[in-house]
Amino acid sequence: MRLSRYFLPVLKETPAEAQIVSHRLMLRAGMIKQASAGIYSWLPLGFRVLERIQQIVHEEQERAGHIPLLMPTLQSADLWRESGRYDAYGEEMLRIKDRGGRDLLFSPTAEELITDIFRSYVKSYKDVPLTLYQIQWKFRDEIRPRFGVMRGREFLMKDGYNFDLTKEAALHAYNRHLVSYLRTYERMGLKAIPMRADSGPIGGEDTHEFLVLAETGESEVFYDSEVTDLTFGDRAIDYDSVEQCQGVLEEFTSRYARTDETHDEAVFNQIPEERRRVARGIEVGQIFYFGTKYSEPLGATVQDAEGNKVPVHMGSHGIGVSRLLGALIEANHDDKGIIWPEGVTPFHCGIVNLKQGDAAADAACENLYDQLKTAGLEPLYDDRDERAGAKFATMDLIGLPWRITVGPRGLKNGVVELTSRRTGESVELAPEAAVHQVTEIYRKHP
Ligand code: P5A
Repeated sequence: MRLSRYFLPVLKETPAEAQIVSHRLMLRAGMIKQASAGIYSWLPLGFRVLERIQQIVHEEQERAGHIPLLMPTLQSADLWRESGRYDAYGEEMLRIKDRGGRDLLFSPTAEELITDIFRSYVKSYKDVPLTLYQIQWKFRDEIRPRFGVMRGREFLMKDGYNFDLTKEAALHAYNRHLVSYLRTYERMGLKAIPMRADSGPIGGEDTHEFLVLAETGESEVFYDSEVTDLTFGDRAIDYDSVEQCQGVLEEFTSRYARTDETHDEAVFNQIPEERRRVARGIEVGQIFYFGTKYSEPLGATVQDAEGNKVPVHMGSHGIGVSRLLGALIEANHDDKGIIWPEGVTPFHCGIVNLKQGDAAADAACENLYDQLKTAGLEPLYDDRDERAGAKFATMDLIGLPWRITVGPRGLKNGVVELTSRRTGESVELAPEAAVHQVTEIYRKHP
């Protein structure tokens, strides 16, 4: 993409309404624009990151054997009356009437609708286990939408639902999701810690939230500092293996890590004092096992091997896709702007032409641009007729992890400069070597 032809409405001023750094930076970098309270337009740069995050979520869901589908945002109230949640959900649910006077609602979650799909088609134990998921907009009429996309009213969620014959099988699905979420967040360059939580209006016995530690987080969390040393890395895992998934669950959840809802001071105090941590976190996901809470009232049953009709055991699992942008920026920024992890960056590499209009500089930039694209990368070429300082400020603000700077002086010596946004370190290289180095870096972040 050439910046002169892109739509990147960066702001010079710091927007007064934004209280936290991620919200400020998203507005300044021209990623989002508020449409009304808690509802945002995703401008091109923000939309790119949103798509990158979705792509990672899809790939990791597929790796775990889950199947994508898409359900509507507007749902009939009747289904929610069947489960009893139409009245129970409260004011967070946006209720709508159509022209025929029928009650609809904007889905805050989709346990009912997915259970209706399941009960309509699946009749035999041979057709489970089954896990279906979608990435779809949700609406929750939050009392205090704030912090930009962090607590929106309209927000993008990955929501998945498992259907299993027995409790044991459903608990395996729970563990499998925990493993797959660990991997998903790490691919985005985030450390998200599973913590024992409360199940709220979704219900159920077992639930873990995934929290990214950040001072601006809305949840108070209590944990053993050893949990922050754990990384999932690039382990090969068989998602069908009960033992392997259970093993990872035990490794990542055996130490104390809880939100304030489930915090137990007496148990916490048994951890050696130097390892006790009280901090704040951003909830970027949550997994639930709730058994037959929806399958019983909605009649989602299958015939087991003996011919008995039994309600299926279920769980649901959510990732806050749009919230993740805020969490990623809270965890990756400095005073100049955003620092995207390679896995989610909107463009792989910036190209800054220090002297637009200089024949050698222009030609070298065009060459770099073509070579990076040929290597399968997406460069952002700042080809505007602007001062070098302004170009650097824009690149630093929007946070591309790598920048190649091209100027007539360097070109006389056959070099360009490759700079890491994170460390600020630069090296001088031949243009081809710079392309090679950037390509190698992204080979590790497919
Ligand atoms: C699991 C999927 C559920 O709704 N039903 C389907 C279950 N879980 S949840 O924890 O309530 O939401 C899942 C994730 O969505 C994000 N989230 C939000 N993001 C932005 N703004 C909001 N108002 C908002 N509410 C929830 C969180 O990341 C949460 O973990």
